[in-house]
Amino acid sequence: MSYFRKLETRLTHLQELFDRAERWLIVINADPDAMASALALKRIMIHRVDDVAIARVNEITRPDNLAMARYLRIPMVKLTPTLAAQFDRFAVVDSQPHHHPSFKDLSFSLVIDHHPLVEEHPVVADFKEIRNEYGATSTIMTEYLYNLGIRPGKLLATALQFGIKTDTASFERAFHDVDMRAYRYLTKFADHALLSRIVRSEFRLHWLDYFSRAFISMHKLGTGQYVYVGEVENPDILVVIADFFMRVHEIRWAAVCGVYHDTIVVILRGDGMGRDLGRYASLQFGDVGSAGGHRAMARAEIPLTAADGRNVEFFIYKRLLAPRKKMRAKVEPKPDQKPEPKTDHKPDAKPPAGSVAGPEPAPGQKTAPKALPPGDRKPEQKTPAALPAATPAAPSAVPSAGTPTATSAASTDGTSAASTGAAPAAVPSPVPTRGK
Ligand SMILES: [Mn+2]
Repeated sequence: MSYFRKLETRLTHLQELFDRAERWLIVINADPDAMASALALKRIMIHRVDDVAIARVNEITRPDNLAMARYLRIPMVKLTPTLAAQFDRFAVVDSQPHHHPSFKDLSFSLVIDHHPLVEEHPVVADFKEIRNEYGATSTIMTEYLYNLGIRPGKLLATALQFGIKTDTASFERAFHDVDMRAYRYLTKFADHALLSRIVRSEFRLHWLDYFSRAFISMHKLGTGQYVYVGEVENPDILVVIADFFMRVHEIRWAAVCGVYHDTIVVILRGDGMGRDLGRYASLQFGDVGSAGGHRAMARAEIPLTAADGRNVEFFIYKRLLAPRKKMRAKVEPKPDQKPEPKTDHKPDAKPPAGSVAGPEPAPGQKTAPKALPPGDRKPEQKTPAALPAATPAAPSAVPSAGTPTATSAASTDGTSAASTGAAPAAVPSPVPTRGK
């Protein structure tokens, strides 16, 4: 049985493209799938062209991606006009020319990708292989290596496995049979110890300071936790911490808050089965900032001025606790009656275009051009749940009903679960959120 489809004419076409007199540059938006695919393409080209190099358009910051580049010795340089000028031909893998502004100035002869084609941006190249049904470009590259009779070396096979593993979220996301076949095939050549060393590079030493701050500012919110980190040098750390809390058995959702320059950033992560966090975020914060997202991942950004000098930790805490008053429709206003309370707050409004609110990629990971599925916003939920008229000036002024005072809130065993009325427990949904 053959592992993969036969590529006969595609192969001929590909090989005809290479000329021993030409220098090729493979350009990527570096993430594991892109780095592995570039390494594979370089392996395919190496004896067929004059020279081949890999250039990335982004900085790599995620520790696992750094570990991959380091342990698998992926030779990469930053793309610059000076560098580009030294090459005759350009290839892009795991992206299409319109996916990144830095790709725009180059004319690509070869494009291999698995993101969907979009009508406004047709891909024009001498050779293109775009297979949207595949979970990873690494799978396509594995097929090419196999068809060309190239046995991947240890480092290349490990890179391709990590590419497939990352893009399919270890096969928890949508994938194609061939992704699994490629993964299994690569197992014969890969180094498992190296792979797990990369997979386990999840954190960086200087992040631990933020974790220690997070651990002392945890506030229970029903089945979730509110965590305050304080000032951060980069809001991505809040995502890392929120994801970490989702690995704790007792925690079903987490809201992690920090201050980045003049903005309060709240990252929400959930198991996708409980409350709709996108809706919760826009209900609790939509009136003071941009807020939204999907059932399992959401984000709010609030100007620091909205806190009006109050303690940010408790300003956000009270917002998270604030009950949504009057579920819609209990009172249908009669025509001659003004609905009340009047509020200009639109809970289901989308964050402004270009706003960073909404599910965001993990730090250092490029924005997947594959769109996330639309959130579970339901149009009928348009009646705004009014927020409390004003947030009390000081934490101690909060009514006692389950709401902590400044001092009790500082303890982590807040009895405030009652106030999970803040958002209704959403109906569990069997549909997992695809992060891609
Ligand atoms: Mn990919």
